[in-house]
Amino acid sequence: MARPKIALIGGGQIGGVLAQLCALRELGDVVLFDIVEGLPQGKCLDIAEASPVDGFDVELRGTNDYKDIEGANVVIVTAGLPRKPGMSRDDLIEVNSKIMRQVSEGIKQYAPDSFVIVISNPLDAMVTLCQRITGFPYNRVIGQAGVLDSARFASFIAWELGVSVKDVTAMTLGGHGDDMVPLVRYASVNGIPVMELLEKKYKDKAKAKEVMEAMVKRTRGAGGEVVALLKTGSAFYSPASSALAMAESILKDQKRVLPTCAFLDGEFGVKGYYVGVPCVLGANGIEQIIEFELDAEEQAMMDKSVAAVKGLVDTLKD
Ligand code: A3D
Repeated sequence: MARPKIALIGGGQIGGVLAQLCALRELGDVVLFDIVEGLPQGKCLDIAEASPVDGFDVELRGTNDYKDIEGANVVIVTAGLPRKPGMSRDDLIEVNSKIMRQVSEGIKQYAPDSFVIVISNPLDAMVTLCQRITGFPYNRVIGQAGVLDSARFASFIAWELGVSVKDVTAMTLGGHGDDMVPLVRYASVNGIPVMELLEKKYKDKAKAKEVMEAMVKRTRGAGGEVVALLKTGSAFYSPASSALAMAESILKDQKRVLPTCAFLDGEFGVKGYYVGVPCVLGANGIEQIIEFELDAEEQAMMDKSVAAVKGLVDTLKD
């Protein structure tokens, strides 16, 4: 049986790491597309020449021609400018919209049956644009943000409590912006509420609350924290790993429950917008949107985050 085909549109920082991760995990053959001549070809050759050392049997091809993505099962889009220090994700909307229009046309023409995972920022607007231009059904056009935002939240909790990251469950909802909603009530270590463990650690409810608030704040600003350190671009290792988890769940029909930027039709009180919520990702892309009760405080945060998404998406020109 032929190997699955994964097309990566954008051969920059995230695209390059994605190509290597796909190869290391033998997830499928990789086509790396970029408009810069030589860049995707050079990266693919470099990664492929490590195959005897790492022991993977997949093909990697760099290209500047959309025709080469023909037959792709999954397309992951990272084409677009990243942030520089002092910029918000929303500042990228004009320039990245132009890029996303070209990219979406290419996908529509050459990979009409593919599942598309968008990473380019501002995420919620870019995935909306991609779906509108490709016209693909909503279950096949999704965005990556929540897997990463949740992983950041889980990392901070694990570091604070001195436990393995493997035993922490934490999730964020909402848009991929400063108003995202880290869900404190559902954060747990093997099912034990994190707040309970913090109260035990500090023997003081107020202090536990303060520590959690600091972790929530750091989660919301985590992308900016990396940008401020790197100075020349934004995070790329962790976004690549996060998108790969989504692609893997689809390609292997794992049915993982992953926070996904999904088109909502009334769920969580949102209609007609892409917003981050937990979804079952399997062979049919989004197979279920998992809806659950938010308390009044969580719903208010969600409403604020959704309002920010709407404000941005409504500026997209048709
Ligand atoms: P970078 O290393 O600049 O790579 C982007 C690539 O896109 C470059 O190689 C460009 O040549 C290429 N490109 C530009 N125009 C086109 C085009 N028309 N067609 C095809 N390729 C083109 O950036 P990066 O990889 O660090 O980041 C890529 C995007 O992901 C940016 O928009 C970031 O803001 C975004 N990002 C999102 C997250 C999320 O969690 C949502 C996290 C980090 C970065």
